[in-house]
Amino acid sequence: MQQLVSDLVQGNRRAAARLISQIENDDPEKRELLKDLYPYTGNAYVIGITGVPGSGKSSLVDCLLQRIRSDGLKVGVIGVDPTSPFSGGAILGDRIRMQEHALDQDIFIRSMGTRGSLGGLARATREAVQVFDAFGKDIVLIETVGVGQSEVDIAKTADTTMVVLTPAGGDSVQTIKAGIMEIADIFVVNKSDLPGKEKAVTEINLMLDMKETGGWRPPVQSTVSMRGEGIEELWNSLNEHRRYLEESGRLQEIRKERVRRELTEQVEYLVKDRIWNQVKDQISLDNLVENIVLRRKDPYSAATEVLEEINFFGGGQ
Ligand SMILES: Nc1nc2c(ncn2[C@@H]2O[C@H](COP(=O)(O)OP(=O)(O)OP(=O)(O)O)[C@@H](O)[C@H]2O)c(=O)[nH]1
Ligand SMILES: [Mg+2]
Repeated sequence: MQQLVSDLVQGNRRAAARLISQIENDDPEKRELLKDLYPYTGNAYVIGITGVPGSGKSSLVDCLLQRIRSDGLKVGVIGVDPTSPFSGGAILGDRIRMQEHALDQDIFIRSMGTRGSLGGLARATREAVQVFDAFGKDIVLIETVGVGQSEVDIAKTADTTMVVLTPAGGDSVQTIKAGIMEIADIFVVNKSDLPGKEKAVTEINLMLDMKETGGWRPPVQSTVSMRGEGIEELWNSLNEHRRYLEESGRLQEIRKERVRRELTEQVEYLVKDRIWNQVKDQISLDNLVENIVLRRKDPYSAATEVLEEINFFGGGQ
């Protein structure tokens, strides 16, 4: 096993930080490292927190951190900002209370920006969770900004996803339109000190009434994260959802589904990598592109030709 991984497993913070940077930078060494740390994963429970910008996700994370620590659990936070190329301290680390938490040895906080593509960000988040997991965290909180496809992808990494709304400005209706509804296991109406709280809660409940919710109907929790109100109830809901997943066998199912996706992704990655390396060495695509542009060739037969050229279909073809 590589030194960096054995340092991580023993709880070395610097090893964790370095590994996450390597993941973020898509370092070529990354795969080997992830391979080595995989046997140490599978213990962390992952909670996703998403919702409209400024709804109070970070302040909720802050409150939850305190609550989780008071149970003696070790916790990690990953702040994911699909709209920002910055990482390190970007969305969480600059918050003063977060910095206080950062002094607690059993809390580990890390932000991640896009760097590469959005799809890459979902993968990087998943890999970062594995690092936190092997690092010994019992709970990993993932905060994502915004309500779009990237959040939906990132939510697939979480065991429980909470969607944060506020009473203001018809947030709830907008969010539902964006298709976030399906990923919510728990709705949080934060900033419940502001007017319109009841209306927001009712709207969400009405919407849930019209949906087939299956074995779990997402509860709607009101919180005032600024004052720590409703956090105990929220923590209870999170634990209830976890219990529901565990007892119904759903947790195993969703984790199996996640592994299947990961496996598929890895196979596709290896195949693609191999093919493009060969193509790069053997073929100049410029000519083909030129011919396709001039309509002398079509992209469909050209693709087959490329693969034939590198003998992808084997000698018998
Ligand atoms: N009135 C009120 N304001 C709050 C509450 N919680 C947070 N805020 C304020 O809302 C603003 C945004 O809070 P954050 O916790 O940074 O929200 P966020 O969702 O993490 O924001 P982004 O990460 O930028 O999307 C801050 O100015 C907070 O002080 C609350 O319960 N009530
Ligand atoms: Mg935030």
